[in-house]
Amino acid sequence: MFNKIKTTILALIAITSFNSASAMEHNHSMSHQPTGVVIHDPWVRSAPPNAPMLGLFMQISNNTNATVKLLSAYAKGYQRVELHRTTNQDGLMKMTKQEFMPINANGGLSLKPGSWHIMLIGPNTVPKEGEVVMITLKFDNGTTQMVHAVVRKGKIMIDHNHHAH
Ligand SMILES: [Cu+2]
Repeated sequence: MFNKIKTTILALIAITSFNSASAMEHNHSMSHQPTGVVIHDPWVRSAPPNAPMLGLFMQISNNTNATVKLLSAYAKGYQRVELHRTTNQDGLMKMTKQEFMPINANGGLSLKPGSWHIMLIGPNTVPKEGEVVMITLKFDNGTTQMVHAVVRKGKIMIDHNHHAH
């Protein structure tokens, strides 16, 4: 079932100070992407060794004339992986599971803390800072991409259980 996997290694080994704006502007030299969907700066927010789940983030660019949906994600070593979106509902940050993530035609979607994200749930072992999580993304145009997300510190913007202050 994985014979069509197109492997794209985008792991950033040397972590420099990064923000989403520079991530979008920074054009990594990379192999041609026949699907027109390109992943930038995939990363996992570091968490304590007993964390029940981890957030995974990235920039997804869609260089085609049609909307593409991210349908699912898979990572080995986790009980399950879900597509989530955090929204502010009357001051309460609430995250809900999504059936898919829409990647606009000739646009993109930003997965970041406090917004769209991929939830790695039930890790066998919580990865440490600097380690890489391999995740497979499945899109509705029939393509699959594997990305390597580096674990690093991220500023805490949400608390899943409490009011944000
Ligand atoms: Cu979540």
